[in-house]
Amino acid sequence: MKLDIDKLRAEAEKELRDAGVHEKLSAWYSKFLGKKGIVRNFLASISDLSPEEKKEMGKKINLLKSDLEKLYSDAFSLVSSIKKDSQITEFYKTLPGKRPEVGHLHLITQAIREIDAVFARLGFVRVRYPEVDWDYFAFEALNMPKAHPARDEWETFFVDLPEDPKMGKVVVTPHTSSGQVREMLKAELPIRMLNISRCGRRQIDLNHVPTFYQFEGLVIDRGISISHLKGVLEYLIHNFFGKDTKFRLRPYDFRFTEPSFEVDVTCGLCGGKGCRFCKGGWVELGGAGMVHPNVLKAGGIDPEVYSGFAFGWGVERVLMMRSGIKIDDIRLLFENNMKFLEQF
Ligand code: FA5
Repeated sequence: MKLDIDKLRAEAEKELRDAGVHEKLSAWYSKFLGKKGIVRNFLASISDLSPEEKKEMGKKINLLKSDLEKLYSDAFSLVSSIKKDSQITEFYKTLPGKRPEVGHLHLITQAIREIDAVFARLGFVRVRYPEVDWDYFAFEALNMPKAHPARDEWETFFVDLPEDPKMGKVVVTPHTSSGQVREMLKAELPIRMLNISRCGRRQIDLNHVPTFYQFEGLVIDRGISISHLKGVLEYLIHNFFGKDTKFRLRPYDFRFTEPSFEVDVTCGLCGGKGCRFCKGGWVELGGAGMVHPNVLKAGGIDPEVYSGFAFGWGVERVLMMRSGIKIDDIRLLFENNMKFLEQF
């Protein structure tokens, strides 16, 4: 006899649903759970299996037995509480129907759409560049020549494909800055680009994951200065987090911007008091700075005439810093646990 426990369970459940009166219920009981019933037969038939198989099958059959016993006793109480067959039919009719489950967009998609909407109000145009790209666009065109130590920070995944003599190796895009020079080569000036894309790095902990999203702003025109950069960042922060969130520009060193900054906001989890996520009350959202003249040149733009600013932030970090969200481990966003996702 082939032991198909799932099939037996489905069959028993269906027959029990169809058995609306006591007589049919007792026939059901004898057929499935009685002394000569199918479940007992199943149990008897495993005696010649190996000890491990016997143990495993025995467990499954006993679980099935106790589940069916519970279903039987529920059905028995239900039928006993209702006198006539016609009443049973009425009873089933009045049972509430099962609502189809309604889904919603993932939090990261919601955040991407909101960020896009904030920048659209400032005239930024949304673009998307490759998630797997040449080393040239990820590093070299961004003023990081081959073997430059600054590249180490990007913890890059290299793709096992042949190297191109000019473009170099193929990488999983470690940051959306790889779209900067692509945009300069493609678009007409002035540029107001918003590049939102998936990135990859060899990192994992409370606030790092191997694959995450960044959004990158790039503005190039005549006479662009740091005050424009600050104004745009302030607009984003006030629109996304509210006016109470403070931010600061911390001097930093990116090879593709000069001067460069990291941008921190007061932690949305603890309101800036300090917690296990932020430690000191501030959380880094990303980098920013004035586009380096060498990068403009790589994009075919004359740095004597044009200047620009750029910033690149993590979508998940921005989302987590929103007050009321209270996610203190970035990995939760990628586990696809329905209990977690349903809350948002
Ligand atoms: C950069 O990637 C620069 N390209 C940003 C930039 C753009 C600077 C334009 C200047 C001009 P950084 O490595 O700091 O910088 O990453 C920026 C942000 O991406 C981080 O602050 C964080 O919010 C997010 N991020 C980086 N790595 C991860 C990761 N592994 N998991 C989740 N988020 C990450």
